[in-house]
Amino acid sequence: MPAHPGTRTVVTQTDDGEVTLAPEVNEEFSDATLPVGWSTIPWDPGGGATVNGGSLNVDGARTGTDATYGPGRSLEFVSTFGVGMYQHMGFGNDFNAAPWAIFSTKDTSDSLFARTSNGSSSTDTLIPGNWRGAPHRYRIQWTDSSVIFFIDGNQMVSHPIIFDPVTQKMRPLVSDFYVGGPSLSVDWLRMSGYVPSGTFTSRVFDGGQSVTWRSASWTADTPAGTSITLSIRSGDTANPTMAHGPPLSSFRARA
Ligand SMILES: [Ca+2]
Repeated sequence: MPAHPGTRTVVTQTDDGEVTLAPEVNEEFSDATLPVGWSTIPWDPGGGATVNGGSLNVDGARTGTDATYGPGRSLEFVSTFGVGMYQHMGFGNDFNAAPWAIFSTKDTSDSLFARTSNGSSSTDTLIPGNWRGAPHRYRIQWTDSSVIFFIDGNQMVSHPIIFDPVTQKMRPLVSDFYVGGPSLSVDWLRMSGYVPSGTFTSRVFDGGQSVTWRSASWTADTPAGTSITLSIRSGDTANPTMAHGPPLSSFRARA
């Protein structure tokens, strides 16, 4: 069977390669250039963004998607905030003015804040702890009436706030204000929504001899309302097309 990664699924690198439904935005920054559909605007001459080693590094610029989105989105990313002031990452328009819903160093060298603003209502909440200079997994959940901030799977802050869904659309945006010195780096970034369904077909594994396959097991995360079904194909051929037995959904899933 030829390499066939499937339809409407992607392989992510959260741990070491996982199959997941395709999200609206999915960037591993594994190429040497900025992803298609992303743009960088320097804050000052010399500022910019580079992609190398699987990371996006923004210095003296802001980088984000060209497309903007309304509420009902969850933005998740692994980033390293440097010791520099005025590093922001999350939802924003251009960071010149509201709206925004971001993790931000604000005007400090050692602290991290959860910040939201719709122009008329602004809230900055200090997040206790030392988050700078090391990668952490951040998530910003933007609903119709609130923005909820998570770090490493733990809810840290919740701000009740309403953004105008028409005039205050936002984009995933990464910003480091000062040219030179610390930059803001991003390992990967994903934003919901996810396609409702997808398939993935693995490459053929050659047993090398006649084998009676007896069991299959897998590791899966299935959030509420979702499910996963596995099927197997086998045969004395490099191109097995015959599916054997029922789908393995009830077989053994370790979630
Ligand atoms: Ca900088």
